Amino acid sequence: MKCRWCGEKAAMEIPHSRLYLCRRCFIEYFGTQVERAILQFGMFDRNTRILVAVSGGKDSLSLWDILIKKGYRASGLHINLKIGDYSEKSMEVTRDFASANGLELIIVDAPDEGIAHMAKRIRRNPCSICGIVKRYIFNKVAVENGFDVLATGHNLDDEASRLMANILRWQDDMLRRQSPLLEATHPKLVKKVRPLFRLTEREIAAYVFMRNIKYIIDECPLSEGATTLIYKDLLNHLESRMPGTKHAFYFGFLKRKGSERKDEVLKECSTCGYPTTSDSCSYCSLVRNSPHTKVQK
Ligand code: Q46
Ligand code: ZN
Repeated sequence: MKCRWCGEKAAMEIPHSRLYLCRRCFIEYFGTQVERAILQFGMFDRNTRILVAVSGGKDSLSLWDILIKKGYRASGLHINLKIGDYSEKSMEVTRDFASANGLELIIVDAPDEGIAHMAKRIRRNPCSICGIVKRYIFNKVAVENGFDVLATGHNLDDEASRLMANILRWQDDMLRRQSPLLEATHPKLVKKVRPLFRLTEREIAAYVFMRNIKYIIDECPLSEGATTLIYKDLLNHLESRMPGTKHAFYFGFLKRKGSERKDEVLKECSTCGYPTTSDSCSYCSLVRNSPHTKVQK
C-alpha cells in the first residue's frame, strides 16, 4: 500500500478516515489533529505556560513530545503514586524523557498512606481514589506555580468510554462536565485541556513507536477490574465491525452539547481553601493528614 499523501510506502492504516500514511506523513497527521483540537476549543497559544500531567505512559509522553515539537511552552508534572515498582519505573521513564529533551519536570509525592490503603480504608475502588488524589495535586501544583493551563493525555478511547459509562448510568452531572476543555471558574482552579481527544489509542501507540519514545508498558497493578476497560473493549469491538463508530459517538456528543455548561456554585474547602461544591473537598475528606506535596525541580 502507498501513502495517500506522498506516494511512499505506507506504514499505518487509519481505517476511520480510509487513509494509508507513511511514517513521515503519519507524524504530520498526528500533529495536525492536535493543532485542530487546540484551535477548535481555543485551548492555548504559544505564549501560554502549559503544565502537562505526565504519568510515563504513552499518552502523556506523546502529548508532551508533540507540544514541544510544535513550539509550545510545556513543563511536566509527575506524581509519584507510590504503587511499588510500577511507580519507580514510571518516574524513571518520565525523568529520562525530560532530561533527554532538556525540559522542566516537577515531581510531587502522593500521600504516604498510599492509594491501595486509602481505597481499602474507605472501601472504594483504587482508581477512583487515585483520580481524586491526581486531580487535586495537578490543580494545586499548576495554581501554585503560576501555570495557565493543565494538559492531560486523555485520548479518543478514554473520552468515548467515559461517555458510554456516563450515558449508561445517566450521570447528568458528569455528562455536563465532560469536555476537552474546562475553563477556570475560580482563581484557585486552573483551566484544563485534553489536546489528544481526536486521536485513538492505536494512533498514539503508532506515534510513540515511530518517534522512538520510551514509555512504561506495564499496566498499573491496581487497574485490575477497572470498568473503563470493559467499555473500551466494547467500543473496540464495535469499531472493528464498523470503523468510525468511536469518532461518530464522541464527536456527535460534542456537537450536540455545544458550549452549554452551567457552572456550579463553588465554595472554599474548610481545610485547604481550594474550591469544592461541599464544605470539605474530596481530597481533604480522603486524606487524614495534611497534604504533603514535596516539589522537586
Ligand atoms: S494509576 Fe491510578 Fe491509573 Fe493505577 S490506580 Fe487506577 S487510576 S490504574 S491511570
Ligand atoms: Zn481541601
